[in-house]
Amino acid sequence: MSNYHIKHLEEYYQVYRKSVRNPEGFWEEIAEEHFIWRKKWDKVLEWDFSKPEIKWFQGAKLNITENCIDRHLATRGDKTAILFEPNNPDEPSEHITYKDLYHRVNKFANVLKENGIQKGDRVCIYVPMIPELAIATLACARIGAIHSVVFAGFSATALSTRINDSDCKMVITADGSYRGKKTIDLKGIVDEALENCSSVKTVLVTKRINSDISMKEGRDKWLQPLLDNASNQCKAEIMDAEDPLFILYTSGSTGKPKGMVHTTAGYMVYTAYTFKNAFQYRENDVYWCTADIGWITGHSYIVYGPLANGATTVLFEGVPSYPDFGRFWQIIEKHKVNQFYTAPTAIRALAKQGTELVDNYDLSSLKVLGSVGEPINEEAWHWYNDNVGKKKSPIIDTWWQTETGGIMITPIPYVTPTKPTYATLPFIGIQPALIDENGEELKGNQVDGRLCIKFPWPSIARTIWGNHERYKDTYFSAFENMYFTGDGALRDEVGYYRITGRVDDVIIVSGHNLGTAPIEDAINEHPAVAESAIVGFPHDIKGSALYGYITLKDVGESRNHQNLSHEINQLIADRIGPIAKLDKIQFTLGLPKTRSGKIMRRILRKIASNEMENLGDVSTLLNPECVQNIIDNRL
Ligand code: 7RM
Repeated sequence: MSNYHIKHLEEYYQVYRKSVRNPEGFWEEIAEEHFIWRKKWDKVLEWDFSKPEIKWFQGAKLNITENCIDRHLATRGDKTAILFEPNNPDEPSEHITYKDLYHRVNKFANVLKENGIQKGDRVCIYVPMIPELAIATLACARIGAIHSVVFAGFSATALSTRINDSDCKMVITADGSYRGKKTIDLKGIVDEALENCSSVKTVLVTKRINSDISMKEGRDKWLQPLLDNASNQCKAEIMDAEDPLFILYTSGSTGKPKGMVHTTAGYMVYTAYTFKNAFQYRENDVYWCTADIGWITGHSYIVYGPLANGATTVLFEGVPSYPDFGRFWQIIEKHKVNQFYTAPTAIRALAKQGTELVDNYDLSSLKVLGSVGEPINEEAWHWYNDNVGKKKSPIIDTWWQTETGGIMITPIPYVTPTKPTYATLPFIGIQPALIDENGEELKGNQVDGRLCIKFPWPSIARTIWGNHERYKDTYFSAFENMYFTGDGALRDEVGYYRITGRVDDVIIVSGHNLGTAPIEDAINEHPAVAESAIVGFPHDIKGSALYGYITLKDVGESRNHQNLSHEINQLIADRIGPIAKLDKIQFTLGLPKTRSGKIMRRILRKIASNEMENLGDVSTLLNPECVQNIIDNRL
């Protein structure tokens, strides 16, 4: 039996039990055997959820880049670490070996130092999905600077808020970026943002689109000449286990974005271990996660988790629709991708295109399909399973959060039997609990409640940058001695978990608690439906009633909307019960989404409740234009 690499279900249960009975012993063994340390820890775990304070591997000394790069040089020096696939399919892909990566990270790290960056300084990285993004991130880690990656699709306001919150000394950016047919003037956005950021002394600019941009004297520097002159050797800064590795902002439902702080050793151990097992990664596999490094999914499962395992990780600059909706499949064929990890929103958009494009490509290299970010509805699950995996590649529906750092609930492919819409079993070391309205833990199976975690795991965020009180209030105050996720979940008869949506989205209709996911799931089963979102609105008798926003696969759907509404309600009644039937159904051209593809039900709820005056900040949406259209056609 190997604790590091789980191969069958019985082994999962054995290792799981071990990890729960003796978490310290379990994680100590994983940490000992699979990483390199400059000094081992004095204590594996110290924790107190009431403060809250969590420390893993206290006293240990390490550098995460030595684990992600240096230690692979002897055995994997010429192996591709990062496989860059550009936006334009006619531009060649780039294979960056572990040896190349070592030199490029070291050079970049030296440039950071020469420009005044020291251990503990915050560096904002606002770079599109090109190799420099991963390299800048690792270069910060090399010298102990704290990186704060901001998704390069965010606006100047969103960028300046994040820079100011953590007083970044430097911004790393590009002249511009490609996004399908379009180019984006990134440097212009940075210039606008920096009008309000006095902490930034230096801006390093990498060239991507060769646009004519203005450089501010004394502040802005082209990166390439600095790299050309830098040494390709840079000693790794020796970090404490609990030194911050990065800050990553996540927007809460209210207030300013929260800068989640992740620390070094625990984050490394957990992302590496989950990567190995959740994707069943084998030497020489080609792994591809389509997320942007600007999200936690990219941090943990494009950069750190894969590289810590010496994997080949694909970094894709483009979008699924360019030059056409076959791009993902073309890339899988081209690079013989073995593990493919994407989001339900992408799957639904691709499913809407039918099967012609996906059938055009050879996808036989695929072994594992992943899903993350939202509940994956049954319809999308089957489309993914049938047309992409050809019923041969297990789908891992991975539930986790920016705050958790790594995957928390997931099937282990070829180990855990999957079940559509279920994230299935807790990962090794994870102790979930479902809590009822009275704050009591629901024991046994066939229950649903609020999802909490009872015991710390190595990659839990340690605080919110500059606001520990808010960290405590948000995650540790709802229920005593538990981390509260903000999500609702149910546990079925065999102990499998299904995430039912954010609890702030739970709608109480005539005293029945209804999660959004199961209702949307039923609606999406209708063959004409592409996507849907359900919200509650005030109702005299029921308290709340249900308002459904539905987009159709074929916008020109000629069938009578009234008939469609009727069929959809019939489906809901069949799948869930008449209680969940919708009072209002609005057919829309699109649903408002965050840049990472999550449906913004908050906005839809306000529109349904006729509270359009205070829609809140819609500037960070992917598609702000659809909001007005929805308002104009509201029922
Ligand atoms: C990784 C990530 C976190 C929130 C989380 C959930 C939702 C994520 C799933 C999911 C159902 C899933 N981090 N969520 N994965 N819901 N099934 N497999 O997305 O911080 O950006 O979002 O996303 O509500 O709390 S995140």
